[in-house]
Amino acid sequence: MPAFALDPEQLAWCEELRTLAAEELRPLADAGEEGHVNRRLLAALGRSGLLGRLFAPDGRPASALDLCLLRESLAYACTEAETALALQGLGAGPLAIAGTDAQRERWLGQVTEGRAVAAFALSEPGAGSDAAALALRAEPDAGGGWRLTGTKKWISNAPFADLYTVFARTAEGAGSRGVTAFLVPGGRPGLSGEALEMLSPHPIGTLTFDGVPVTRDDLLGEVDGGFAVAMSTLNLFRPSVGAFANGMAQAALDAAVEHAGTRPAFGGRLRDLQAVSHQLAETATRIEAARLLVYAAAAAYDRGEPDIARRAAMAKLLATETAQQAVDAAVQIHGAAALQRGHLLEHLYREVRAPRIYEGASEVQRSVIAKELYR
Ligand code: COS
Repeated sequence: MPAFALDPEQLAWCEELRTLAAEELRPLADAGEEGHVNRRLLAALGRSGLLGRLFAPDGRPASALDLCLLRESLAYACTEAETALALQGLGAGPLAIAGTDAQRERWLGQVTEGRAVAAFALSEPGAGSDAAALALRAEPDAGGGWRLTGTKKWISNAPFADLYTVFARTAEGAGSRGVTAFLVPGGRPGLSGEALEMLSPHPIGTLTFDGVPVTRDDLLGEVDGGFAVAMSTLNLFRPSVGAFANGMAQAALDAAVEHAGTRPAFGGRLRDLQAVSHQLAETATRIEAARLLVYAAAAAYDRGEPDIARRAAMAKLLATETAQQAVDAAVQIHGAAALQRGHLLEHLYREVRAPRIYEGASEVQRSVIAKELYR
């Protein structure tokens, strides 16, 4: 395979995905309700086999590069479908990475058919970027299990998910070395939640754990080994957040090129103005660079290379920051029309902001990169 290009089969697959997103998934997304899980959309993602691409036949995570191609292509035409797919992967990621065969057998089929909605519950009101400060307690109970008590916040798909991968404190004062991952079905006694109204349209909420019982069968990996499970999941997903951003950036650029080519202005077309053409050229160059960095990071993950934390951080950082600039530039080129509710760019403007924060804010990514530089 050429070092910096996709092969013809991959390009054809991306084309197919964009068409599927525009023609079949877009109408289902439009029929959904903002802030709620769209189960018909998820079922369609299951039927089309796309959710099945998230996991290998043995239940382990599938190819990171395929995940990026999926996310970039779906995002180009239907961010709602993209995010619904990504959240199934992220929510079930700890299960795929650290679960037992029995756990995978019980859940992954339902997740890939779009019947069970998955969610990744790491962030808390007092622990966002500083994930090792999480405080939700797992206290041993008399039966050899634990009781979970505390709050998770800004959890995508909460409170509607059927399955949560939850990170809890099992050793006080131990920071990242005292965190354990659990698999918690949505119906467990003591678990409740509320939806939050956010800028981006996908569901996000708060979860309250009031002595929620978990057993050894619900453990994901080792006791006190949960932080590594969270970080491995994020290493897989961070490049793909960049891919999501690249898909949105390309959609914004294409819209801007189209608009600039047809809009009359100052006796010519908008694109004849150098201020506009240079902005388009600059944006196209940055998107190309971000795309290459994302593919390279994902391919490095698939090859099992050791410096994946750094490469994943760089890919997410560059792509999400680039996409913010690309969408902003496209809005500027369109002018007021882009800000009207329902315009593609109004939608992208709301969608593009959160990826610079979730799965590690840009500042966290820079810290990860700097730490590797100083090593
Ligand atoms: N991949 C693998 N291991 C990682 C890692 C990564 N990306 N990041 C950290 N680790 C490991 C470290 O190597 C260290 O391992 P040891 O205990 O064996 O030494 C351990 O995790 C703790 O790391 P560190 O000492 O760097 O911890 P800090 O608390 O200083 O910082 C950061 C950890 C900031 C990197 C982490 O909290 C983070 O990623 N925060 C963002 C969280 C996030 O993405 N939240 C979004 C949730 S999804 S919306």
